[in-house]
Amino acid sequence: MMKLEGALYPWRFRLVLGLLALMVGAIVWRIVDLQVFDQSFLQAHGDARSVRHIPIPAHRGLITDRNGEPLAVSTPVTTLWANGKELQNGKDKWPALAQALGQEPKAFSERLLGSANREFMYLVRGLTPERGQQILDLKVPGVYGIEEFRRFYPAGEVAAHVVGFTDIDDHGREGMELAFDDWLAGVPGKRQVLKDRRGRLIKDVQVAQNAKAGKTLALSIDLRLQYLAHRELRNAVNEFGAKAGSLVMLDVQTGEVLAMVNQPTYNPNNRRNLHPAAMRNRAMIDVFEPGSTVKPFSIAAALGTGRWTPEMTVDTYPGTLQIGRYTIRDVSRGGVLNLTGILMKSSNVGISKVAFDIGAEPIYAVMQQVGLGQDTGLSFPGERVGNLPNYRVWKKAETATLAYGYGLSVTAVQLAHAYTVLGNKGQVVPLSMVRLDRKPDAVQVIDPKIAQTVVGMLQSVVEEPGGGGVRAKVPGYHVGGKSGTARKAATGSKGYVDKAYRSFFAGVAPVNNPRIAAVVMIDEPSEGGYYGGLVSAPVFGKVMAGALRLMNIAPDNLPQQTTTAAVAPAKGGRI
Ligand code: 59J
Repeated sequence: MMKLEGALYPWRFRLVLGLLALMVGAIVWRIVDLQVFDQSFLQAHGDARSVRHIPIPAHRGLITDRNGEPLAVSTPVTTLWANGKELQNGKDKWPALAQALGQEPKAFSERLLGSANREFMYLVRGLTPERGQQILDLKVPGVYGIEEFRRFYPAGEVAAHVVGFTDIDDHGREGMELAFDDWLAGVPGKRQVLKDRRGRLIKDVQVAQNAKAGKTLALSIDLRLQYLAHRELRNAVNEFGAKAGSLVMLDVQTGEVLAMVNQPTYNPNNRRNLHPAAMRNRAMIDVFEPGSTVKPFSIAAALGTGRWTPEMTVDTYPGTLQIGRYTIRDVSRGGVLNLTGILMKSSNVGISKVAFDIGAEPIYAVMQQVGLGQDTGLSFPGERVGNLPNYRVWKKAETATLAYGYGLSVTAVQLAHAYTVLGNKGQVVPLSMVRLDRKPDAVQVIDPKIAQTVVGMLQSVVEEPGGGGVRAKVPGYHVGGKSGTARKAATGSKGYVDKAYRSFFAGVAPVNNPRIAAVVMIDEPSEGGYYGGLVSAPVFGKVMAGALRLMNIAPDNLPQQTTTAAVAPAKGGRI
């Protein structure tokens, strides 16, 4: 029968056999195709559905002062997060978790029940690694830990305005943390992990890319000077019931910011209940009319024209000067004054008469060249440029008022920068908030002899009786400086506020080879006096005294005997 059937349909049998062979061949071909030719393509697609990259945070660079003292430090912390769905599988462990997190168990359970549809929720951020591990050891389903870094600021409120701070994601938010964010941040790495269809972590595979740590940033400030400036400014602001204040110290020869403090300040390590007013780095983001502190630049302009010498005099009697409807007034009467006398008595009338003689342009030129109302180039977050109106628009009264400090607006750091030019023999060096390895290139903008003459006049303001700057004296050193008291301009309307003042002192030391320039600005002193010579000069004197010693700057005003004894070899001794 078989044979018969086979013989009956031989073509059919061969067809089936052939079809079968074809099918086997196709399958084999497909297998080879998948396993050999398409292998990498398919592998990649498969992996893409289960392999994930999670970021490895980069260690943020250290911020230090000019001597390597830490100002901003990143420490590792553990952040705990949870998958809401998975959490529901371990309800029995919730009370223990609540307790470990310091949460009220019932409210906590309700929160977790309500998050059953959330795949990611933060439980707590920034725990110490030990504390984080303790909680992870509870093995609550759905609770995971990630490593992060937290920023700590060892100098706290003393350097807060300069250093700034980062947000919870470690990005710079304020100050140098923001200005140098790219430098400090580094590059996050990648960790390759396997996750299942629901996004649950199955296996840590490998580090795909190591995190690249951020770089260290050495600031120009000296923490010792910063502490000193902070303490003295705070004490004065408290003593005179002032609203605010700023203090800036600069290296005359390098333009480096050695100290920059403001009141009020804040603790960057605890920013809860933070008042915005306390966060302002007023020394750079607030502008004001500098008043009499700019008179030395008007004097430098007068000397620069060749029309004036220090001995030439001006009659300031009777202490007022009428310009159309406008009256220029002196607070103290001076009579006939030479240029030094104009600075010592701070005569608005005197400097106005000089200004009328030389005209607006030379005054504008000096003020502009020393950086008043000009871009500092620091690009500090929120920094203001201020304003120095062009001399072409100065009318007669404006020529006078600008010469004694009104009608222009500057920051405290600009004013201090301007004084470095007087101290640096007429050369401008750019400002720097980071430590420099070598002196930057300087530009001569005031004749060196004129700059030295003006510093000598500023010495008279501090050291001669009736100069108004006696409280800025520093034992062992010659100091030059200028006080100022300026009524505050009314906001929104023209004119000046009654009984609201800014008290200034600005100067350089040591006079014989100036190294430090400083500006003290105290905003609205309300009790015990308000003159710059009374309120700000003592702060200047104290911080300058400390800074000169801390920086090992040789005294230039020691009593003669001590000096001789110190350098002369003892009798019979060897040199
Ligand atoms: C002053 C001004 C305001 C603006 C005046 C201070 C002007 C002026 C219009 C009256 C107190 C006061 C453009 S005073 O800085 O002359 O520092 O130790 O605010 O003059 O014209 O009741 N400084 N200050 N002037 N305005 N406009 C003196 C002086 C200065 C001192 C004291 C006494 C003013 C010696 C100021 C100080 O040199």
